[in-house]
Amino acid sequence: MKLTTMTTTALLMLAAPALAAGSHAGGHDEMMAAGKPGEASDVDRTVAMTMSETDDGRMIFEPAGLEVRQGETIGFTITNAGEIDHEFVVDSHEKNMEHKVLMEKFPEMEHDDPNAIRLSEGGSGEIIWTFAVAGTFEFACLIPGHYESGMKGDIVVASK
Ligand SMILES: [Cu+2]
Repeated sequence: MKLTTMTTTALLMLAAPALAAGSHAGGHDEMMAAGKPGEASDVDRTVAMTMSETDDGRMIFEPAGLEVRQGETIGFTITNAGEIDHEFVVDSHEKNMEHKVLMEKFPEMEHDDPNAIRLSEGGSGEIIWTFAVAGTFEFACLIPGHYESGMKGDIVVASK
């Protein structure tokens, strides 16, 4: 089976059918923990996000965190300024931890999810996200070892 084009939802169902009972793999505009995919015409603010490794062995996102207003649509422009692959995933901390365990089982897993992008050296891409839910969420790189090396940051969504 080819795992590389499966969505995280599909992989989670494959890996843990009991957990998936009663749920369904939805479409790409479905509400997720941290909000939902946005449209280019709805972007309120753009945020340039850079991923890289540091000389002292850490891996980082810049900026290291983000504050948004509930309902705000952010156009993330993501650049991999490092020398190895990185990814940018927006989700709840809990979902990221589930996903991280999965990545440790399937290290070459690539995402076909609207809240995630994987970029190789020098690559760039965009994620448009509407933060419909107030609370504290997280962006992270879930490639094995990267989260522990520093690739995580809080997104604090202030209620309206
Ligand atoms: Cu990374």
